[in-house]
Amino acid sequence: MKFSEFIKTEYGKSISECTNEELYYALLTLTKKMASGKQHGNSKKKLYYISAEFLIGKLLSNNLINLGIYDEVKEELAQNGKNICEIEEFEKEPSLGNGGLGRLAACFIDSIATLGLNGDGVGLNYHFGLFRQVFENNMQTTVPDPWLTEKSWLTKTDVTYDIKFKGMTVKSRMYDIDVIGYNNTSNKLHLFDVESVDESIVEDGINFNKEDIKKNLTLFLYPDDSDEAGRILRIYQQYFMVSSAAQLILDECVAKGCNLHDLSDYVVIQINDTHPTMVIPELIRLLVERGLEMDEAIEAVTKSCAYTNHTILAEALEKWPIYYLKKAVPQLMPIIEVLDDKVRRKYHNQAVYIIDGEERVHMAHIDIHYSSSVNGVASLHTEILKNNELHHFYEIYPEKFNNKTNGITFRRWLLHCNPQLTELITSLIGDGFKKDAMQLEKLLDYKNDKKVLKQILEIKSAKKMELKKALMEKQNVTINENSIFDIQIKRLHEYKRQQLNALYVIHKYLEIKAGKKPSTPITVIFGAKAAPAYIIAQDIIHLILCLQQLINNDPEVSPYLNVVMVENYNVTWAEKLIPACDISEQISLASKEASGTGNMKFMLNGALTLGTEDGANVEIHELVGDDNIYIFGDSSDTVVERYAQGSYNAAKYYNENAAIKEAVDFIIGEELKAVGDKERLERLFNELVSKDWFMTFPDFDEYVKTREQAYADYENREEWVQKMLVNIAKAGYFSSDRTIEEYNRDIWKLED
Ligand code: 26Q
Repeated sequence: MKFSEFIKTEYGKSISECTNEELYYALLTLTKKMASGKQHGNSKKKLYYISAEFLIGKLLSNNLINLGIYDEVKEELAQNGKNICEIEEFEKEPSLGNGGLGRLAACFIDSIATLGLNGDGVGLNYHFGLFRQVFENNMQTTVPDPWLTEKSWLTKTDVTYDIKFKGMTVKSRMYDIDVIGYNNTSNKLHLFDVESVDESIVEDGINFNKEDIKKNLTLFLYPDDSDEAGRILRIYQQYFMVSSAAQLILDECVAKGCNLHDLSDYVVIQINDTHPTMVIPELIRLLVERGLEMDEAIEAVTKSCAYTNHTILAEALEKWPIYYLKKAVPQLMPIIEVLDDKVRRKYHNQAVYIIDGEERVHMAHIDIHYSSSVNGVASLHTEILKNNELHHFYEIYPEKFNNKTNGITFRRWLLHCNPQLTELITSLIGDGFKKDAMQLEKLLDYKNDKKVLKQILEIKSAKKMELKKALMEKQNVTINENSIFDIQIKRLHEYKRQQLNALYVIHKYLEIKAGKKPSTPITVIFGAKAAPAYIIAQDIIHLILCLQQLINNDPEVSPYLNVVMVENYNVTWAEKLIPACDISEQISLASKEASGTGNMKFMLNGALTLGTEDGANVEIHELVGDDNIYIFGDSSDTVVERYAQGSYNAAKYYNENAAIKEAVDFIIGEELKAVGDKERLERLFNELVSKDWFMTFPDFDEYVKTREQAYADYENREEWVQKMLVNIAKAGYFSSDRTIEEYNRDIWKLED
């Protein structure tokens, strides 16, 4: 049915008579209707991808693209004087994730549906998601970000479960979002909510009574876990999510004739990091309740579960005090004790015990012992897990360990966010690449085609203009569309080293002040949220915002260098920033970034990577070759060795390297103090000089040199655009369709 006919029958109006808001809701209704006709046939075995985060972004355009009606609808709207981009503005982006892990889950459910696999996502329906970031006085402040509207992509179902906590039972209800495959069937994202949730208890920013579980359980994603009440609330959330999931899973498989002994013939559960780990003891508990022997239950669950690790930062690995678990979910402790006891009888190595000497439960250890697959998210990451972080487990279970290099959905990160580039590619190599991303390699045939190269540059310029316009409209800042766009967008974390980028900016500022001007102006763009309790991360945001104010208002420098930090960086911003980027900053300390996925999105859109040999950068480097990437910094081996020796001395670098000293001293110099907060700037200065835990100083010189080389190469537009083309052509490997095919081939083994 044509959209105009649909509008006529549903609303009795024509397109031109509708407001943009009415059109948005009409398109939402149409999309949901079309998706319901594409439900998956429900084959015997089903995947449940359980994740505490699904960073899905806005859905309208992507759903229209996946239904194959985007162009048609856009055209019909245009004929009636309506612009689809303005209609999209009415959609609120749900911020149900922090960053990479949540966005990965969103890309994965898109690819699972696109490949026609029987698999649903399971998570939580946070009412406010992650906070909205607002800048005030060059600092981050946080406010709630409601996204739920009366009519939305969510559909209320009549599926409800009782979830038992110590001393109380709460009711969970399932809400569904359609996950529409590209030209294929559709699956579901199931988001569970508490029936008794109460938004009115939120006051004064993002504060609320952390004890009132029945009312607060699904209000926020990762409520501030700096205090004990916050950490225990996290356990309530996790158990609520997995107990709902476990009951749903058992109901669905029993309905298909499963006798529970054969659970793994019907069910495979992918555990996205340790956040859903309690699904293991919970399923075992439920199976025993339904009559299985403990050992049978353990075996059935172990066969059905698979675990993905996303981090090697020790502090990010969840270890919950037994005392917390007893307070919230005492029914799980006897099961966890049995699981631990079995480990202790078999393996005489404390490093692999589930319960440690300090009465804490190591969630990852439950996953590894009681799953049949353990995977890392990029080659280097998986090697580090096997050889270092999880070496003791690798010795016990070498057959469980495998790598699944992350990927991204090209529907959102190319077709939707860069229709101009999509059209050019299609005109050159046809549209086979939309289903088989490796076909992008055919673009290499055009490496010397002057006309094509010129078109690629024109598209980049057009995307830069679009970004300029968006920054003007949303943040009232002006940027120079003829400058080099150098972009770092990701959660704020010391290991990702936004502070290293900031030190470069200071260095460059001082150079320009001293009269050394860049040939092409440079715009350095940041986007990042910092956890409210992460003080140093807040300080780094403060430094960047102070630099933005100082530099952009300095008439001597601002014609050559600008700094912009986008406010409330999210998926929607990413869709505008990535296509406009020239240089993609991927500068984590080697060994610390498990994979990164932004790096892949930038490459696909023709940005060149400036990065360390970390995470998936290593694989990008191998694919594009030395000439098409800018690599610097100490290797992961060097870094691991330096930590092991405990020999790193930041002060020594500071005292012996004049360029480092000059840039670091600037943080507490008069210029910044005039626009910033003395305490914050001094704290950051001290942190760097006395600790620099993520080793920015050893990499500083090479970073500056490599970045200068990239800027110098940018001057040669003919050669630069060839590098862009190679990056686009080689990005096919990073399609999440490839990643999901590998998960299915090696782990899930679903029929398609
Ligand atoms: C844990 C305990 C208490 C509170 C919060 C958390 C917590 C929350 C979120 C721990 C980790 C996360 C998110 C991790 C994450 O996003 N990891 C990223 O995953 C991506 C997808 O695999 C990788 O590409 C990134 O390298 C990795 O950092």
